[in-house]
Amino acid sequence: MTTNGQTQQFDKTAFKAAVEKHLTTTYANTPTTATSRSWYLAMGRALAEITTGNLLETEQQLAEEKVRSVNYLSLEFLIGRLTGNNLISMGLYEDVADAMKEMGHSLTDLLEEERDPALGNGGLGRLAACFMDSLAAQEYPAVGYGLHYEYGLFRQSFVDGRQVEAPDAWRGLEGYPWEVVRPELNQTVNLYGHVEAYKDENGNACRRWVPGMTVEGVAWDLPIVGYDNKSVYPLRLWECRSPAPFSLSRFNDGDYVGAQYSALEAGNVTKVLYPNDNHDQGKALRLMQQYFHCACSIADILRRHIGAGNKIEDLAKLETIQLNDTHPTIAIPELMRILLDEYKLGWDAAWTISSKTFAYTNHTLLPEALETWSEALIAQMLPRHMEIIFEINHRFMKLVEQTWPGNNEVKRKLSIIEEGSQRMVRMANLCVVGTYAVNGVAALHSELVKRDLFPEFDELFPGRLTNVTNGVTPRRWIKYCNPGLSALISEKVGNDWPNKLEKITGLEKFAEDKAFQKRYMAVKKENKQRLADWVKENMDIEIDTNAIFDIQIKRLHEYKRQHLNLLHILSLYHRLLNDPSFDMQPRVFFFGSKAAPGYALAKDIIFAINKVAEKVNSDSRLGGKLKVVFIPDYRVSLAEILFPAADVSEQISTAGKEASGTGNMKFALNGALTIGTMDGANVEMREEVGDENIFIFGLLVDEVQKLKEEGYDPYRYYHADSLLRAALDLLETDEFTPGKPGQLATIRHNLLDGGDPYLVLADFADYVKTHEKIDVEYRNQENWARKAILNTALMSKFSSDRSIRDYANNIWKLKPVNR
Ligand code: GPW
Repeated sequence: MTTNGQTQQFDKTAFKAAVEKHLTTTYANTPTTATSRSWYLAMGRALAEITTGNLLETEQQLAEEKVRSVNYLSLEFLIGRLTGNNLISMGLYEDVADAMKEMGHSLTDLLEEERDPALGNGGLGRLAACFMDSLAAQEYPAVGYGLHYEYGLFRQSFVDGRQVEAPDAWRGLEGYPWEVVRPELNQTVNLYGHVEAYKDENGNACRRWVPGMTVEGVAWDLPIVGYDNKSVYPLRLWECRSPAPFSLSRFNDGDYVGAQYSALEAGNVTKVLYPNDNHDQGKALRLMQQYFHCACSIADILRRHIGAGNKIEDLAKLETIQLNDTHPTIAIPELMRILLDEYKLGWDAAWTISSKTFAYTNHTLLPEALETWSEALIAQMLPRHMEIIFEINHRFMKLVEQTWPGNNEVKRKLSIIEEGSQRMVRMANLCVVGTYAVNGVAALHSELVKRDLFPEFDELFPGRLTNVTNGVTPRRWIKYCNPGLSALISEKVGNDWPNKLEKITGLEKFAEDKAFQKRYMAVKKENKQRLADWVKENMDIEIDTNAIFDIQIKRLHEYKRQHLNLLHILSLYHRLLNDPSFDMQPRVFFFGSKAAPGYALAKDIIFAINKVAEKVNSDSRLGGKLKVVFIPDYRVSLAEILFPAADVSEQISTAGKEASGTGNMKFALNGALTIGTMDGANVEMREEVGDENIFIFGLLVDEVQKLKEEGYDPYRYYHADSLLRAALDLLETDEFTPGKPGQLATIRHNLLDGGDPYLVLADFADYVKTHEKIDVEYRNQENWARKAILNTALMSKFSSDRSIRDYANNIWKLKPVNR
């Protein structure tokens, strides 16, 4: 499977001995009795020995050479299974497959034993994982900082069509074979207490935090293995060990009551990943997670910086810190606190260092996802940080006053503190004020950040607001998940495309080549078969690989409009049963999606899709033309089967709502044609692949805004469009919930009487029409093959290697260091 050169010395005999040693000593097993799982674990440990060695060497070299590095701070890293991917990066896939075969095991079977480390919700966490992969592949010095959650994103199952959540103990009893604990990197984290004024030895007035309690941060490193090179960077995940709450009362000063106590009662700080995507819940324990993450990470960055013999004044020269959304914003006042209170720098000196160290990525414009924390909560948990935030704001307000004298409206709008019945801290505003660069994640999104979210900030800090379009790693999202396509690409353009994705442009000239089209479509067919086999085995549903595989996989959210997809399915159902002249290519609609446990409408949409699926899949009147498959427990390892098998990719968010999307890129690279709105990165994908090779529909951002301003009336569409009416009205009947009419009615109600906040009905007609076009185009297989090939060929811009180069060149000013 590998095509790159082996980057590690590989001694098969020694490797087999190492596996056996781990099997017997680490996992207390014998080769004759061990299960596949034990073999997988022992193999993983034997491989981790190699990467840990390289990680320590890389670390040491970078410290000695005093090179500039980036620190990527994220509450989520949705890394997916590491074993197969690391084998590819190390160039050891075939050697290890060989070694394991000699020991009686198939590598592919062993790889299936690995549980997904689900330390993220969706796109934001997966992007962080792709970025770490691209940093290592291109040897940009980097450390990823995250949290070592005991439970990752919940596991999803369906009971009578409804989502049921179960805890995800991703490490199992044995621990994860790729992780290594670093006890010497432990940190102590303070919480609560109060701030004290005192005079230093020179009589200067100073302030210091007298904490109310402490918890301990334990570092776990996962290896991020550079593709085809010798660099291994740490993904450092902090685990919180907190003493039992009752032992904390050593100060006994009344700080232990109220919210503080209840937050701790909820358990260890890093017990569980919050399952919200694009939604701010404002829970005290989440703030504690965020601070714990930042305190450990900042302390570790300073330990490395000072430990390598550098001066604190040179921090911004040698380190930059990228904030993945506002979730780690509290790192800004944390660094300020350390510079002011511990290094005793003056405000201006501290602020210069801090604001030249941090950069911030904005991933959303959705108001409900823009984080705010109540002043009262921060003041209680982090009293010194609240003082510092006030001081930052005070100084910033002076600047605003200078720029717009007497303009209270603009002050109110830009202030880090939102006034109201309870004062709130706006984390995004703090980020814009406290960083040297702010970027959106796709060209359109970054324009909207400037135009709609932060126009005054753009005026105040010209050039600070910029764009870096997202990307995905071609290693995991082509080479590893689509070996058939990878072989085909290598044959035509050479085998160095996985880290030089520009090379796949060379496929363009084969788009018309009939023989190549056949082989390309044969690969697609194999991938569809692999998915069909999975569905048969795990869900006992038969699907025909001649059908169009139409896939929507992403978190469940109204703005992503899975219910628009559902309405289209209902319209097809209606037409197949009621319109004798209607014909269509057989289609299978796949969904994969988790809903936040507290998001009732999202869960209702899952239920509705499942109920429609039940009926449709067993309705012989449909002649097998329509199937609906909702894959349970969608996760990275299933995404690896789904993306390569898609003919059609659903990217149908309301224009202006999806900041970028990254699944859209994975689909197109793997040769699916997109049906999508002019939203997020779809816009740039269209520019790259050409309007003929993508199916764009729906209202544009400005049309959405205009329609809302004019007063949007969903009933207008309902009354005017009989097909839409038929689809919506089916939700009121008991067609899909026999004997229980109305079980699916909440969706219809939300769209009609609830005002249809995401304009599903306004886009329905164009969506249906565009799907009809797809139906026609698919019938001409040569035509379809050409378009699919062109999608693969013309998508090279969307490698995360390019995104990381953009960050490195335009924001971080970072250079690769080759080992
Ligand atoms: F709200 N994204 C996400 F901006 O997956 F923080 N979770 C989140 O909580 C947020 C954003 C946040 C996604 C965006 O929705 C998606 O459009 C984008 O491609 C992805 O982040 C990576 O930039």
